[in-house]
Amino acid sequence: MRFHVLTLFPQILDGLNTSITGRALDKGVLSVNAVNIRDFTNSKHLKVDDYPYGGGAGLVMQAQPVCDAYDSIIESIGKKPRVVYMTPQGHTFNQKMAQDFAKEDDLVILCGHYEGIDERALNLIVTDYVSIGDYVLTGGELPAMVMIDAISRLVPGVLNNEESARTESFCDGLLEYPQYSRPYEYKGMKVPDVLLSGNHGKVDEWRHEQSLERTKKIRPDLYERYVKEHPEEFETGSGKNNLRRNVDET
Ligand code: 6GU
Repeated sequence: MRFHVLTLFPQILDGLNTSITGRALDKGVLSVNAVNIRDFTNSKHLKVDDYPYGGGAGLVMQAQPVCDAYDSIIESIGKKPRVVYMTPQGHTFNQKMAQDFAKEDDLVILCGHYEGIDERALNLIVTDYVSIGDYVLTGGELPAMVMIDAISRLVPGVLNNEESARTESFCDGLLEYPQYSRPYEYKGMKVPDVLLSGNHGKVDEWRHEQSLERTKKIRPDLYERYVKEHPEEFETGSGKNNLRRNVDET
């Protein structure tokens, strides 16, 4: 998958050159093409922003450099991909959106700064308005990196088998269970014995109970959804699933 990021601060995107995304970039499964909007200004002084019509604080990124930078991408790839504008005024990013964007071969991500971008440029090029949560950041680059990371790990070939397998067991909408590694005892705290039992069935059951308990406590919204989507697991009466129900209601 190819990401094309329109930005005034292309060097911020260098942060993606490490860890799992860095490995995928090296392999060629992913590419991140950071396009500097300033390179496209028609202004003698390389200006890309100006005062807002109607007054008010801050500066607005002008339409011309943004649209010309966008046109250069369209010309180089020969098609018109989706264009995501990172903005607190957008739809809140979630895993479902990540899955949807991961289907694209090319994705353009537009990062704003200052008090935003001239509305006419947005109307001309943007297809999707996305926020990463209810707080305000100084620019769209960190949100773009968050989105690129979340989308990338869904692209075939980015995660190895072990990493993918781990993912699959958590995409059931529950929070992760606790993990332990050596030593067996640390500052007086021991690893739960079930994890040393060698009984994989018991280990899986314990982990699932831990996930349910955690989700119920920390994210009751996710827990309610999980219960609705897995009614058989919470049925009353006899049956082996009763055990889970009892544990989860303690
Ligand atoms: Cl996408 N941009 C900015 N500037 N702030 C944000 C955001 C995006 N998402 C949450 N806060």
